[in-house]
Amino acid sequence: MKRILTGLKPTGDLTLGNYIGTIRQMVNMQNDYDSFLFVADLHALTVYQDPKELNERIRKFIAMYLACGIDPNKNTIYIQSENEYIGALSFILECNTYYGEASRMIQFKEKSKENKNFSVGLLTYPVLMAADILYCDADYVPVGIDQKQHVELARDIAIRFNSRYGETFKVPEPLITEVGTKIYDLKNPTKKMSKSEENPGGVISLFDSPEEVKAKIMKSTTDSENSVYYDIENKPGISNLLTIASTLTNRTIEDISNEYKDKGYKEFKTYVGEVTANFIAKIQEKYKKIINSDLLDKVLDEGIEKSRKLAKEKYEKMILKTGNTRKDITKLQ
Ligand code: LTN
Repeated sequence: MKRILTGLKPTGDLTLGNYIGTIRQMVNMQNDYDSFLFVADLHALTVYQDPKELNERIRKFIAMYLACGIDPNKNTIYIQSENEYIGALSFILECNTYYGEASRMIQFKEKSKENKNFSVGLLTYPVLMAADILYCDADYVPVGIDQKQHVELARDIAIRFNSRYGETFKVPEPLITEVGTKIYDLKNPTKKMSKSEENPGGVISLFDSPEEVKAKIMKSTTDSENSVYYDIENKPGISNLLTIASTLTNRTIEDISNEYKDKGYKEFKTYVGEVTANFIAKIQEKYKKIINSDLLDKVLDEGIEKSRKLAKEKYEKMILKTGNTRKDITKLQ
């Protein structure tokens, strides 16, 4: 069975965009792949996080994964920082990454511009991500388009390490979220819906109340045409709402736009608000049962055990190949 792996960084509440773009995709693939899903809590530290808030958020993320239908019997679910080998692997990979490569990453360029006092971790962020992916020989990495460059860097690092030291890593492939499953900010519908967005009006959190969800959708930015149809270029707001409604109801975009074409935006938004609020209410009901249950620790204990075992094996293989070991390496090819 091929292995897929992805992680989400706990820097804000999980959003509807995370659900539709990542979690749902993992749920759809979990029967056919050996699936790894983790919380990238070390990645969150590249910018300062309040420890208490981060701690709570990590647990909430795991509970939300399960509430959204991630099956713990079919997934290896864990918290990245509990696997100490990942950081160890990461340093060796950093030594096989050029400064030029890391500093050319678009996300690094953008984030280092935003704040002049950025941490070194912001630069090495994608190398840690490579460690996340390479330690377990993931075949595919489902990510949004903004993370594609990082997965490509992980490929380059794997290829370079393999050619310097001999076959060590599987070369992973990014699996870019299908067209139409990227969700945009409701207030600014050409920008991705992001959990770290300052203005929460455009972002639906999976923790919003049904009333908040409906209100945000009613106030979402659209256009002045008042006709409902899909056109991502000229009608990004309406197209985004169509995508949301379509994924949450399993109706086609065509079916929904035919029904609402001439009914006006108010009626259409009321419909999208209803289906979204119902969906979120259902997830929250499951979430409430999970967040304080013993299931969470059981799942995490099992997940980290499996993850650590694989990472330990990979780490030992790496230090054998690089010569950092007491074992006799003269027999290595
Ligand atoms: N950088 C990613 C989170 C992430 C990740 C990974 C995704 C960290 N490690 C490994 C896929 C594979 C993000 O911000 N979404």
